[in-house]
Amino acid sequence: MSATSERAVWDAVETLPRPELRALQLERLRATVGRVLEGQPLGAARLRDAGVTAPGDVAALDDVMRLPFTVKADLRDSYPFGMFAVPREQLVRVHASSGSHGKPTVVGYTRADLEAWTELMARSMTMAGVRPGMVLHNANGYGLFTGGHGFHDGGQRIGATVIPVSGGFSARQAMLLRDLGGQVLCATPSYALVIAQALREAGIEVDELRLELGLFGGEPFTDEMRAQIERELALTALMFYGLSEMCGPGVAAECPARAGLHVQEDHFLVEVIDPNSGLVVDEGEGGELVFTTLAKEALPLIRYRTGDVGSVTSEPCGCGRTLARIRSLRGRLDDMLIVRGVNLFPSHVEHLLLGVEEVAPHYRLIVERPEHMDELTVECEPVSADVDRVELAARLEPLLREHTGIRIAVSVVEPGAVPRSEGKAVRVVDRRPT
Ligand code: DLL
Repeated sequence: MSATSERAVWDAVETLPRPELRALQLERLRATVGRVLEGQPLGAARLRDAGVTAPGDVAALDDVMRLPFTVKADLRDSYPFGMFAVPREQLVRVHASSGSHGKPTVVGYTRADLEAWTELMARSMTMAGVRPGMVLHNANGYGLFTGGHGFHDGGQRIGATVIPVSGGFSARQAMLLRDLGGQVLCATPSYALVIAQALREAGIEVDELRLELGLFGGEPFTDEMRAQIERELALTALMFYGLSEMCGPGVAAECPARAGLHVQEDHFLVEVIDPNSGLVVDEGEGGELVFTTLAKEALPLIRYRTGDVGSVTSEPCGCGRTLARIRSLRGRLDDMLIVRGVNLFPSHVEHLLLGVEEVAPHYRLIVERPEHMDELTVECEPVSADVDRVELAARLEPLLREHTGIRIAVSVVEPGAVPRSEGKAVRVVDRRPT
């Protein structure tokens, strides 16, 4: 395979008939079990407790349901290198996810892991429409965050002209986007909106740009947010999903059909479980996404509980790929607020807010406990300084109450007053005493 030839499907495995794909998954699942038994003491002990002492004990793919889970706390407790199944010297790269509580989650790659990740990103980005020679403006942070390097390596592998701008310095982002003619923008969705604002502030019109495609991920965003970004930047926005513990971006991504995110199933076995019982739900039903790595050397993980909520379908897609798709990614279980007994995802509030024309796509939820009861306030901005903020708040409060079942105070602040982020937006500020 030549790395720069133009092709719509990067790898034949993307269209493999499902029985063949499942056979490949079983073979690779056994290899993962073998690697864990040999090199990851914590995972090995759990497997033995579950009666699995050799790769051959996994007789069929569905046997994965009998295997024990791995959770984020395992990585935290083994910080920094305790979960690696290879000697530290074999790691050629380390990344980490920020982790809202204390220590980051450290992940690592062997040379083969990096090569596989690059291929997965080239595959996903080709699926999204990136072609050799396109100018790719990468505004994902470079550093411990996997976003920057992931899109960089994938874009380079395809043969795009990669511009490693990284996050921040938004005025310079705007200038470079115009001057270097970026056709593909890679960023978190919230940062894409910050760039759009910087363009406006610099007086750069969208028709001076050459943008065609936006590859966005790293945080949840609703269809309303996607439409807003598409309007502001005049591009087609596609969603990328991933997590450092699997590789970073490159776990799942949308094709132009935008009917869910194709999971790279030859590398990741996906399941959806009921987060309370731990049991696998029926296909198409919502629950917590769980992944098993199928080819990772440094950090093989069996049934890793992501904390992300979604559903999965393996019905055929219009694009011809046979890879299953994640639908309705709604956010993380940890971001779900339980206010006076009602469950609430920030994405639900985003959906409601952005359905109102005068509301700008910048908001956050503040939870407080002034007495013994939780109080929730939504802070959001109007689209312009001309909007009557008091009247807008008075209109939003009953709307939110009606659709969420919770009394939510609304504070419409001045344009620009909701804090912006260079990477993932902070949507929930929890001021409850701990
Ligand atoms: O955010 C990897 C990534 C970078 C994916 C850039 C796509 C684009 P972490 O920093 O480890 O890795 O954070 C992983 O981010 O468990 C989800 O909660 C959330 N997340 C990532 N992509 C999406 C998405 C990267 N498209 C965590 N929709 C995951 C919703 C997402 N949530």
